Amino acid sequence: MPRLNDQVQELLQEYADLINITGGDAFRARAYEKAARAVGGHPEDVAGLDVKGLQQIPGVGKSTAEKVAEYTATGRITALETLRAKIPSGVREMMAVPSVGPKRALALYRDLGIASVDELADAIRSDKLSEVAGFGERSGEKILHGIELMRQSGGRTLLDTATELAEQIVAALSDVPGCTRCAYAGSLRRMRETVGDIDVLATAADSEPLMAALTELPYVAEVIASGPTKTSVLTDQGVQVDLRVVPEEDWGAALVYFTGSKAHNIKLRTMAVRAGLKLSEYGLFEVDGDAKNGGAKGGGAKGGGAKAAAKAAKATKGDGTKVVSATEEEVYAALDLPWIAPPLREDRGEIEAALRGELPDLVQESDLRGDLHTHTDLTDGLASLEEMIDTAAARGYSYFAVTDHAPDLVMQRMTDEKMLAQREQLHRLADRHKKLRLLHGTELNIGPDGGVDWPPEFLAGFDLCVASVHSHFNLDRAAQTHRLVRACENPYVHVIGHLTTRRIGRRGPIDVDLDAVFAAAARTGTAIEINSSPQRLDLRDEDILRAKRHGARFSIDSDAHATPHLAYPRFGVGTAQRAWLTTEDVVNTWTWQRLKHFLRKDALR
Ligand code: DGT
Ligand code: CA
Ligand code: CA
Ligand code: ZN
Repeated sequence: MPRLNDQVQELLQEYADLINITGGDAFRARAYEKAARAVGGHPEDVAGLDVKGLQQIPGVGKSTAEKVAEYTATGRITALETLRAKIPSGVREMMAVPSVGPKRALALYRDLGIASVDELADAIRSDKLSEVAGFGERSGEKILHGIELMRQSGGRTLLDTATELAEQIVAALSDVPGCTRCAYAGSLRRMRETVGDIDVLATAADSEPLMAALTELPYVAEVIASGPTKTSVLTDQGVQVDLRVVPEEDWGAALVYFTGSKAHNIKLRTMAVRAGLKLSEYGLFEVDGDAKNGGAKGGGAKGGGAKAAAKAAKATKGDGTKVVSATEEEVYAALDLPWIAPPLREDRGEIEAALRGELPDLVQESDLRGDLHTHTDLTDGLASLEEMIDTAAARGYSYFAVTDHAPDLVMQRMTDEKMLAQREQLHRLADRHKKLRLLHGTELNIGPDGGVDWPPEFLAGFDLCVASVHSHFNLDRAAQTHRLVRACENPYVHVIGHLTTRRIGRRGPIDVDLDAVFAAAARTGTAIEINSSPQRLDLRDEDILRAKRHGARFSIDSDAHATPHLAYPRFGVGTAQRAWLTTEDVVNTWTWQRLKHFLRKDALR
């Protein structure tokens, strides 16, 4: 059940949309929109506020306050229902499509009776749109593209943008006098592929300076709501940031709560109840009326382990009081659980595994010994071979593959001669970094029938071949599956690059029988790439889990086209962690000796 504030936010936003779509006053609509965000971000529950109290929320005027009060009292807003009756909800959704907007949405509805996003897409495909003035053929295509984008991204922020922003904010807030702890939580800490908003948590005796510091950051464009426990802002990139400040003794419980996921939290809370505890955003509490007083004294029993400390703290406090939970470890220990890594916290069996003592020993970024998919300025990269190699060496890798595009990707103008010249150049650079073994590779193009760019004799000259789909995205499922299975069966193909070809928020995955491809990869000893580019993150976590069940192995690569991209594997590792992968699953954590053996695919030759 969402918080009442969130429900009210949605209703007010809907009201604002309906004002727009029915041709009402745009200023009024904007005022309701602003009020919607203000209520959603208000730290205090609006349920307890009367009209006067509601008007104290910045951005909430008298008429909004009355509507909110009406909602809390009766469960409905009359003015909203009146507007709703005029317009189907699908028309409201059409407004959100890029290049449609309220005016056009209304025109489409009035003139053509189009009442949903699906109907709009159908109308464009059957050329009905041109009947309406102002909709040319090009605008139809644009709208279709907009619909696709909207469906895929849902307004979420990519992992690199969110990480960069969150790190900046945490650094800035950590410098504020009085701040004792600060970190980001939420879906970003769990390394989801995109984030809805950034949740930052801090501890301080006085929250005021931290809240002020957040709202005063130069890249904060708008303060949605600010109060003593929670402040929400929008950055100039349109990313929402929620800051919560809690007392230091609640850090552990608050960090668990705001890291989520919601499903993980719900499971934890059930376990807490069974243990006579209550876990919430406000901390960990003793609720058992029979709680024994006395016993071990001193919540700060440092030597006795987190569990002992938590128990001791619990025992010395009375009924209904807070259990000291200064760390996440203490919270989990109080529930008889080991600490669970955030990327696992999705209620995908992690709590059950923890209870059995079978949590996976997750792969870490520091486990990576090399990168098997990178580009230079010989094709579409920005940096020279030397620059890429120097950056790879600085990352402490022990091997590094350069895999520029093969000739079938025509715009890259690759030739045999250029490829061989690069190989010589690479060999001349072999001693440039003593500890870094250089591998000469290529990124092959998997043709529509599963063939690749070069004949076996030429392929045999490479240390490593990645093979990827770069064309024919619309083949049917059987054909896509066939081409990818054939690529796995190619004895010179070691890694299948960005298997589904999706681009987050821009292009969907190809239609392919993933299980058949995973089985072929496992059978042939072909690694499946976890492409770490934040625009791709391909495979995605759930598909990696599936591939692992087939026994497939993975390569976490940057697909770098510039030196800073060589840092992308942190996102690929996060994705791999969400899929429970260990170093055993990831070939580029292996020593060169072991990887070399894997790359042979001898049985197939
Ligand atoms: P996002 O922002 O959509 O990518 O996903 P999250 O997971 O960051 O979700 P968000 O920002 O709404 O809330 C942050 C965390 O706070 C969430 O992971 C768990 C916790 N949380 C928020 N609302 C609820 C709730 O209603 N119940 C529970 N149990 N936890 C909640
Ligand atoms: Ca969030
Ligand atoms: Ca949030
Ligand atoms: Zn590539």
